[in-house]
Amino acid sequence: MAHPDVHVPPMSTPLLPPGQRAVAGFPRFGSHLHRPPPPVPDRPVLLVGGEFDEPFPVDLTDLDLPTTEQVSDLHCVSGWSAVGLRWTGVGFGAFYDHVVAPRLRPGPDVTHVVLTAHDGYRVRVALADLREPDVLLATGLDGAPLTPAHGAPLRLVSPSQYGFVSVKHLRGIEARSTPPAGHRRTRSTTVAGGLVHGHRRARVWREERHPHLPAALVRPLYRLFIAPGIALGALGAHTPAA
Ligand SMILES: Nc1nc2c(c(=O)[nH]1)N[C@H]1C(S)=C(S)[C@@H](COP(=O)(O)O)O[C@H]1N2
Ligand SMILES: [Mo]
Repeated sequence: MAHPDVHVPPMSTPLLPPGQRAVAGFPRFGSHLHRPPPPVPDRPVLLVGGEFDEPFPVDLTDLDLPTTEQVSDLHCVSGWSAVGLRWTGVGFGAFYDHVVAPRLRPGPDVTHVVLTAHDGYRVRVALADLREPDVLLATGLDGAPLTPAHGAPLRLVSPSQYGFVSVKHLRGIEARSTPPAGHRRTRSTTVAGGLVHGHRRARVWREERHPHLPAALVRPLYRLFIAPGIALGALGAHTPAA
């Protein structure tokens, strides 16, 4: 029986990391916006390798690993956040432990992973960050398979890091025992005269936006240079598969 003095709290506003603003919907975004999504295989096949190992293909649909559903936000380093995205996929930690680690040649401890994509996009990430429990190898969004706009057939989802870590159209992962040079490389030229460089950890709650510049400085610059691309991305999100 409800007590008359009990207050039902109002629907809480979702809490966003510092310097982020929620956008309506989920725009397509990235350094590839001037191009349509790349040609990709139908099946979510990942090439897995290490620095001493020949890469081997793994079809994620063949795996005997539990599928996870998770609702999380995606925070682009330029300042917009897409909230309440319902992903389905396999936990990266489970995938690493059951599929990657047992097949790597014994050697020095793996510290980093290089993620590559079918559009030439490439990011290095600390293994520790990929082992966070909310990191997924996602094949679905909102109950349907991933669309080309959002990374079909397979993408990484790392909600606690800026969006550039959440590699779409994932092609391969390479385990490394030393940090490979460079932050992130893409086929396209960098935005804003090289101003946009990924921070090595890119943790959103610590506002690790840039490797050298303070977040308060890059916030307005990123908005100015990158935000206009969001409109373009929103268009891309509704473009049928190329
Ligand atoms: N393959 C690939 N993955 C990518 C990018 C890209 O250009 N290519 N852009 C990244 C950036 S900067 C962001 S913010 C997110 C955007 O994801 P969305 O297009 O699904 O919104 O994808 C990330 N993953
Ligand atoms: Mo981004």
